[in-house]
Amino acid sequence: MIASSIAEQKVALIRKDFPVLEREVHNSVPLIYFDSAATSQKPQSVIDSMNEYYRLYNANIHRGVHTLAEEATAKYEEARARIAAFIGSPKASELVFTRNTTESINLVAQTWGRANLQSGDLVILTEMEHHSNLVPWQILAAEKGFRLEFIPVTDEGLLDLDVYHQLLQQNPKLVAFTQFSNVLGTINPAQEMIQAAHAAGALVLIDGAQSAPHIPVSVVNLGADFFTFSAHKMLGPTGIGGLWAKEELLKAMPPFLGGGDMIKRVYLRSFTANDIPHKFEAGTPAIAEAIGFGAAIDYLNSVGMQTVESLEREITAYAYERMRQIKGLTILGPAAEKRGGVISFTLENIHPHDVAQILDSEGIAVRAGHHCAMPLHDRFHIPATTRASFYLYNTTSEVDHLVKAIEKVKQVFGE
Ligand code: C6P
Repeated sequence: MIASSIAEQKVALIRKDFPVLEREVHNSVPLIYFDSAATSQKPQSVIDSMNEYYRLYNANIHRGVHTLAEEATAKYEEARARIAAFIGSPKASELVFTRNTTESINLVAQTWGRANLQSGDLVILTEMEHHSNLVPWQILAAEKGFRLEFIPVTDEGLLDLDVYHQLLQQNPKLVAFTQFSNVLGTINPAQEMIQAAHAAGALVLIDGAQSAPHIPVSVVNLGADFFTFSAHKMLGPTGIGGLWAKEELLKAMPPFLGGGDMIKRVYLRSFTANDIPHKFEAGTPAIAEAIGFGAAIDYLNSVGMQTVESLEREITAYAYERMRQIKGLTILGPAAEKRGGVISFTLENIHPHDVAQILDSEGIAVRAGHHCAMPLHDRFHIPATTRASFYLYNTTSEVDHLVKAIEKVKQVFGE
């Protein structure tokens, strides 16, 4: 009880940093934002950091010698160093800025994958992957002729690790999986799975789009080879994300896009590539966004990722327990202890889009649909779900509103 009230006080303070949370929708209904798995809200400090770049030192980076260019370059590279440290990278140069998780995975497929995967090879994925960790491998497999196999998802919403261990006996070249499912909320035993993959001689790519924002991550403790994430899901701006990879891999990988900044020397018919990470950052990058990403990391560090995780555990456990008691409501995925702050559900005889629309009229923002995980929905024989996803700024009283609003949805549909 005491612990909970301390958490409530903490969340009340955190909420003051997010201007959008003061908003009302539909004239006078207070906003309840339960769609952070799609994109999180941004604290004032992130918004200010980007405005400051445009107001005071807007310039291109790595190119000019003038004061503004040097300031912008320093801020961009300082942001890289702080973000790299946040995910436990020993070196800033192991972090490549990309547009998002999707681009990070495509980069690995098109550079490391193109150079290392061939006909007869095996890549292991899972049935719970987001499309961005399926389609890049499907595109390359169609061209190169390697095989894709999938770790099945159990009825409980966990990966079937027995099948995984059997698949590992077939000498895969790569295992690529999400650390945290954006639909089921499942947090996969990444460290254990990576160790097993390495023992079988495979490299491992972790989709960290949902883990990096919500749980403490150390790429070194995990033992990952590639780790991908997006700023916009972790209080930062859209348009920027990260690909972390071990130095020796980045050095050996061919470039992704060609153009300015990724080269050392260009001749009419050839070029020499720049050092990492710049080799993978062709053209003028998202400078303001990198600076905003750095500010988002500062914010998360100021709260502490252990605190973020425990606040979310508390609200998820509360929401899971309350929602479980709603008649006709089925929650996908494992028990509250095995999941992060995502609850996808179906309501008997009511389409998820209708649910989301009525919740919106009550000021509650949730997502409805397949959440870019169609094969996972196929696995559960449903076309869509409604998803409530939580972050450090959500409260249990917002969950109470959600529960009331779901009861209202049922009344509207005569259920
Ligand atoms: N999931 C959701 O509402 P991008 O769009 O590149 O920033 O992230 C892609 C991505 C990759 N993996 C996982 C596990 C994800 O959840 C996402 C994004 C959002 O669930 C938007 S579809």
